[in-house]
Amino acid sequence: MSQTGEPSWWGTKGTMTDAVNNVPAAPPVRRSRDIPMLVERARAGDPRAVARLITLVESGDETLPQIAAALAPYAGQAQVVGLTGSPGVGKSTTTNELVRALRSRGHRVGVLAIDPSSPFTGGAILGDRVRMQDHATDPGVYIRSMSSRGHLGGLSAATPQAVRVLEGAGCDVVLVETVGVGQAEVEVASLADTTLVLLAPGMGDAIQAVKAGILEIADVFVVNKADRDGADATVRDIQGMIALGERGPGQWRPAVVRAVAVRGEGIDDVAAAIDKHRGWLVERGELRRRQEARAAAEVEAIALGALRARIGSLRDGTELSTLAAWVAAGSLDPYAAADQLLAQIAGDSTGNPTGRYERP
Ligand SMILES: Nc1nc2c(ncn2[C@@H]2O[C@H](COP(=O)(O)OP(=O)(O)OP(=O)(O)O)[C@@H](O)[C@H]2O)c(=O)[nH]1
Ligand SMILES: [Mg+2]
Repeated sequence: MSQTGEPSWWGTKGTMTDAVNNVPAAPPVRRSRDIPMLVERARAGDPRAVARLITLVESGDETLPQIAAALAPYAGQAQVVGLTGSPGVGKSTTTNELVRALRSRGHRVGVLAIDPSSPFTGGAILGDRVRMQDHATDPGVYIRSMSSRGHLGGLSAATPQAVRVLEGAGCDVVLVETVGVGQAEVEVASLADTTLVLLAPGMGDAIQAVKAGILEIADVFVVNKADRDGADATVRDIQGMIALGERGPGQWRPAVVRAVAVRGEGIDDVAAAIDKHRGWLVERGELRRRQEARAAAEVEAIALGALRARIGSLRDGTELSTLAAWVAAGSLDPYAAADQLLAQIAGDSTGNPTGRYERP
């Protein structure tokens, strides 16, 4: 993070002036809310514009609807790969190596490292900064840490928009790293096309995986730190659990891959497993289905947020207090009152109380 608090793409920080050549300095991006300009620059690959847009998204800026509208045409252009697993299992190291593998194939890559514990800073997690340093000077890689704390919808609220920003900036692949605590890993699965769950020997991970419902979300299991004792047992455990899982014909059977990320070993196998899953998604029409499910969750979260805000604003107004007085006096039941409130809000916001939607 720079001294001003504005996050910067690691290593791709540029200076803004070009006064030497008498070229007028480009308008500043740092504090800008000029969304068309920012999107145009992000499209052209300007890392500062990408950073700025993600900051606006992350902070829930009032320009969010405008940003979303400007980025809508680029939806679904990147392959979104989620990586999750216990703290310290090797997610950042694996991400770093995957970036290398993807770059060697000529892909533009975006990385979002979601930190569910730290408050919103727009800053980077120090450990990740060190582990992903390899790509600091590569203009084909955008790396950004985000905090999910402070967002009502957690990870699900801001991350899809940040992914859109990276898609808009021309990333072919977006890797999303989330620490597997609480709800986070399930959420990462809901926003990724392919979800990698990392395990390490001797962490009791395999058993925990089942408890936490990880088995259902994993498309690929990576047994990392395979240089340590117990890797074989971990692979066996997880394969045993996969064998027990019920699967219809043609359904995806999670792949299990070993890796020693710290030495770059097994990363090609991980990349191959991702490709294979991608092929299956496309072949089965599952990719579109996942994208639509993701869009549904996104729209729902936005609508609920708007509804909550609207009801909040009614709380002090006469509409709710009138209904409340009737309910308190026993002349109206609370469900009927809630129906009236919703009908009122729907009529207000659409100007179209018939309940029909407008097609774009
Ligand atoms: N022995 C061994 N150590 C590894 C391997 N991969 C990663 N490590 C080490 O494990 C530690 C944690 O790695 P990270 O990549 O930061 O793990 P992480 O899952 O991103 O951690 P958090 O983001 O803090 O949850 C580091 O010291 C790595 O060097 C591996 O394959 N073998
Ligand atoms: Mg990490």
